[in-house]
Amino acid sequence: MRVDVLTIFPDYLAPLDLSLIGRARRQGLLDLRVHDLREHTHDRHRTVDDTPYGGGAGMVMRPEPWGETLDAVVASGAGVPHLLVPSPAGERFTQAMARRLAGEPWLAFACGRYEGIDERVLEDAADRMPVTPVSLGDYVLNGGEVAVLAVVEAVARLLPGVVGNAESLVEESHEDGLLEYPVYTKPSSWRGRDVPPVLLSGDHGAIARWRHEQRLTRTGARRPDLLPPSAGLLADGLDIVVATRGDLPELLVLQWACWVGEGRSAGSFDIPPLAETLDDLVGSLDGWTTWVVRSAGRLVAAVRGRMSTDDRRTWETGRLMVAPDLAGRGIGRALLAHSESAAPAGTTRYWVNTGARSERNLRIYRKAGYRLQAGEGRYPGTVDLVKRAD
Ligand code: JEK
Repeated sequence: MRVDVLTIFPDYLAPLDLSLIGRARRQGLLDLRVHDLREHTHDRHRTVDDTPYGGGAGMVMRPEPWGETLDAVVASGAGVPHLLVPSPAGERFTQAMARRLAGEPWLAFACGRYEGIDERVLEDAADRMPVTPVSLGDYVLNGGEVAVLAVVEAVARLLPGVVGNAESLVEESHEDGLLEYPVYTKPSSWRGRDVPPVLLSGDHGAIARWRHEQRLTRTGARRPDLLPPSAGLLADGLDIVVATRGDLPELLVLQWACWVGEGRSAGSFDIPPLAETLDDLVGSLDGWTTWVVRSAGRLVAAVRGRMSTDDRRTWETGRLMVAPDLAGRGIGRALLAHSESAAPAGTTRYWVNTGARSERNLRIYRKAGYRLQAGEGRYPGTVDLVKRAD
């Protein structure tokens, strides 16, 4: 890959002679050329900046040295480079962009200083070559050079042969959007701090679980933006509210999603929660009280309850559902308890119904104190469970 850097501070790029990137250059994997913009000035003071038209603080880089330097760079090779322009107003530089850039044959970087480069330089370049303003992040640097060090390092290490250990790169491609786990080496005890014992246990399953847990807790603490918005939802302190008409379209979709698994384990998709329409749900608002839980605006769980129509002492709970990514957090149990707590005085029995082969649901109901009723449940392929209300 060829890389040209245009700057008034060529010495800023000296670190690119070092370490893996330096070796890649010596091996010819990376042809990096740094150009001093002042070599293309024609006045005694080698002027590159001037005051901004329209007023305002600071100075702006004049276009002429840029035009001449870019012309010389373009003339020195075949085709045109992709011009990257570091700028606080650029597109955010990411690993995905690094991967795209690593596939290109020729990159050039225009390092501005002061308040930036006269905009016509970018327009003039864009008539001849692709131009992309890039930003390292939301903080202010004094110029583009530090951004170029970061971008060139991130791109060059993806070039074949630059990073020796192919495995290091393979592991990185398993990007799952979580931060890395913490790493340790010898000695096992240092300044009174021991390496987490699980890492010395030789139990590879336990190590993998511990590392995954570390990644989740770190990501939640340091980069919650990387987790889905509902990731932090816990069963205690759930905001359980009575459903209204406006909740029903989402509720119907969640219900369909949740009962597909039920249909699969029952061996039939001919089951009421999957056959139901929006109108059916609207109808169910009389007779049943439905409760929903939202997290970050998303409807993630629901349940409904009513007094049995043929036995005025039995409280029925149904349509208990939790979005699949939030299963296993006790949200279903909390909703079941919420429905029970809404039963009026005089209730002697709580009743639920589930697929005869829905092991997970059966376990949850049993754990909540429900006992299986003999024989088939209210619907084909289901069982009823009851619990005494005291
Ligand atoms: C290139 C000059 C310095 C400093 C004006 C900007 C809002 C107005 C230019 N992630 C990154 N941060 N900064 C840069 C970067 C900075 C540069 C240049 C890149 C050329 N400067 C400078 C201030 C301003 N303010 C913030 C208020 C403009 C960068 C990258 N990549």
